[in-house]
Amino acid sequence: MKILFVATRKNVNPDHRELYEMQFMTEALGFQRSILDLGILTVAACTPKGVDVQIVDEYFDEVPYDTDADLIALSAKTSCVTHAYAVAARFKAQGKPVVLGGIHASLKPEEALEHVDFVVTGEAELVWPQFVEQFHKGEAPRLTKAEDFPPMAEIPFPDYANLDPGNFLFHQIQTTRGCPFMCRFCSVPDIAGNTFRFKPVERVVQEIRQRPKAGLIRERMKAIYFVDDNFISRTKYTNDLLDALIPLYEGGELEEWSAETTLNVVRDEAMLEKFARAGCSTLIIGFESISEETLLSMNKKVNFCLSYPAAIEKIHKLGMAIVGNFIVGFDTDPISVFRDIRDFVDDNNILYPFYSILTPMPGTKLHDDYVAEDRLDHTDWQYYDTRHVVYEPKLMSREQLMDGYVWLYEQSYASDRALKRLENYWRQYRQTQSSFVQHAFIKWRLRKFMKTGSPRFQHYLKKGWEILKRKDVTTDVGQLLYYYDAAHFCDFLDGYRSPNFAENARLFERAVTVPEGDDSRQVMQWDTSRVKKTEARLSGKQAS
Ligand code: B12
Ligand code: SF4
Repeated sequence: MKILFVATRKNVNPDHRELYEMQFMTEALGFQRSILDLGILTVAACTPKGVDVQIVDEYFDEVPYDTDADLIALSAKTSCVTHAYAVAARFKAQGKPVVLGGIHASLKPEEALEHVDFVVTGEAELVWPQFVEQFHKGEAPRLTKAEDFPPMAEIPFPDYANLDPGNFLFHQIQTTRGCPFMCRFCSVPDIAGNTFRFKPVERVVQEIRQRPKAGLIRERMKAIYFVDDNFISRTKYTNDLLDALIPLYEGGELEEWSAETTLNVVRDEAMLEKFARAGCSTLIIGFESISEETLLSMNKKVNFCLSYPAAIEKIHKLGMAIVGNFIVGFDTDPISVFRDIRDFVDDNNILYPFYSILTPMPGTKLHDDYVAEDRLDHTDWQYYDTRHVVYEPKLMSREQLMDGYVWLYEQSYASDRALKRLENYWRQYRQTQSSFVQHAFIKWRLRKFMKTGSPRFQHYLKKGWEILKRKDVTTDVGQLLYYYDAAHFCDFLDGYRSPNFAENARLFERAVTVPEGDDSRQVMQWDTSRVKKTEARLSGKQAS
C-alpha cells in the first residue's frame, strides 16, 4: 500500500505573497521555502511500517495527479482549506480516495466530509496508524476522531526522508503543546487543549541532534524555529530545556533560534539570560494590542505583567530581537490605532513587527460572537488568512481597516523611518557585526534583484546598503535582508490599497488618540490597579 501526503500551498497564485514565506529573502539566500508544514511531516512519520510513504510539498513540486498511491492524505489550516478541497476534488475525480486532517478539518469535520472521503480529527499520533490499518482492510469509517492527546514522549520525529534540508530556511521543532489561556481570538486551546504538555527534554535534544543537515555552509545560514505556542509554558520545564540547550549552542550543535513566548518571559531575569546564552536570537511575542481595553476585551490578561517598554528593553539589552505580533480591527480600535502602533513599534525599536487583521477563526470565542451577532461577511475560508477583512469593524470602515493594515506595513518596512528604526536598533543593541564575507555573499546574491520592484523599493535597496557601510554602527546584513524582504512584500500589498488610500493615510496621521475625557485607551499603562479598574469598567459595561 502507498500513501501520498501532499502539503498544499496556501496561495495557489504564486504571485500572491505572505510575509512569513519570506519569498525574497529565501530566494536571495538560495533556499526554496522558509517554513515547512510540520503537521503533515509528523503524520507521515506515524504511518505504520510496511506502507510506502511519499511526501510532496506543493511549494517545491507539482502535485502528481497521476500517482499510483492508494490513498491521498492532505492537511489544512483554515486559510488553505479552500485549495486543499480543490486538490481533493481532482484526485476524487480520478477515483483516488482522499483523507483530510489538521486544524480546519478538526474544527469543521462535517464541512470537510462534503469534500473528501475521510476525515481524521485531532492529533494524529494515536489514531492515524489505526485509521491506515482500517483503510487497508476496506473498513475505515468516514469520520475518525482522536479522543485523547498522545503522550508527548511518543511523538515521532517528523519524516524528512523525501525533503532536501538545503531547500528550506527554518528547521521547526515543537517542545510543548496546548495553552491554558483563553484569548478570545485564538484557536489553540480548542485545538491543542487548555493544559501544557511537554516533550521530554532529552527527546528535544535528540531531535535537534538528529535533524537533517544541509551541509556546512548552508547549515550556518539556517535557523531553528521552536513552534510552541508558548515556549515558557512552565518555569521548571523551560529552565531544564534551556539548561540542555546552552551546551548544545556553545558546542556548535545548535544554531541561532527563535521561539514564541508571552511577555511574561521578562519576569524571570535569570531565565531570560539563559535564553540569550542558549542562542535565542529572536523572541516572537504576541503583543496583539497596545490598548489595555482591547487586551481585556479579548481576555489576553497574560500581557499585563510589566509595562511593554520596560519588557522590551530587557529583551533587547540581552541582544535578542523581537517579532512583535499586532492585530488590528478590534471593536475597541479607533482610527488612531494604526499610527499609535506604528509609533509604538518605532519608539521601542521592535525590529520585526508582524501585523494581522483580526479574523474570527472557526472554533474561537470570537467566531461564536460574530456568528451570534450575524457580523461575518461570509465563510469563504481562503480569506480567513488575517490579510483580508471579513466583517464590518465598529469604529472604522472595512476600507479603512484594509488601508490601515497596508499603511502599517508600508510605514514599518518600506519607508525611511523603517531604516531609521533598524539603524537605531543596531546602534543601541546590536552586539556582533556580520562579516565581510557575509556582506559580499548577500550583495552577490542580491544582484539579480537590483532592478526589480517599485521605485520605492529601489530607493530602499540603495539606502539600506548605504547604512550598512557606516562605520559608527554595528550592522547586520541578515537583518537588513529581512527588511528588504518585507519592503518587497509591501510592493505586493500595494495591490490591496483602496482608491481612497491617500486620504485615509492622512486621516491615520491626524487621528486623535484619546477622545477627550476618556483615558481608557491610554497606551502603555499596565499597573495592576489600572487593570483592575478597566476590568471593573468592562464588566459593568457588559452587565448593563
Ligand atoms: C508554527 C505556526 C505557523 C508557522 C508555520 C505554519 C505551517 N505551515 O506549518 C507560520 C508562521 C508560517 C504560520 C502561519 C500562519 N498561521 Co500559524 N501557527 C503555527 C503554530 C504555532 C504551530 C503549528 C505547528 O507546527 N504545529 C505542530 C504540528 C505537529 O501540529 P499540527 O500542524 O496541528 O498537526 C497535528 C494535527 O493537526 C494533525 N494533522 C495535521 N495534518 C494532518 C493530516 C492528516 C491526514 C491527519 C490524519 C492529521 C493531521 O496531526 C498532527 C500531529 O499531531 C500554530 C498553533 C498550533 N498550536 O497549532 C499556529 C496556527 C496554526 N496558525 C494560525 C494562523 C491563523 C496562521 C496564519 C493565518 C497567520 C498569519 N497571520 O498569516 C498563517 C497561515 C499559515 C498557513 N495557511 O499555512 C492559527 C490557525 C487557525 C486556523 N483555524 O487555521 C493557529 C492555530 C494559531 C492560533 N493562534 O490560532 N503559522
Ligand atoms: S494567543 Fe497565545 S496565550 Fe492566548 S490562548 Fe492563544 S496561544 Fe495561548
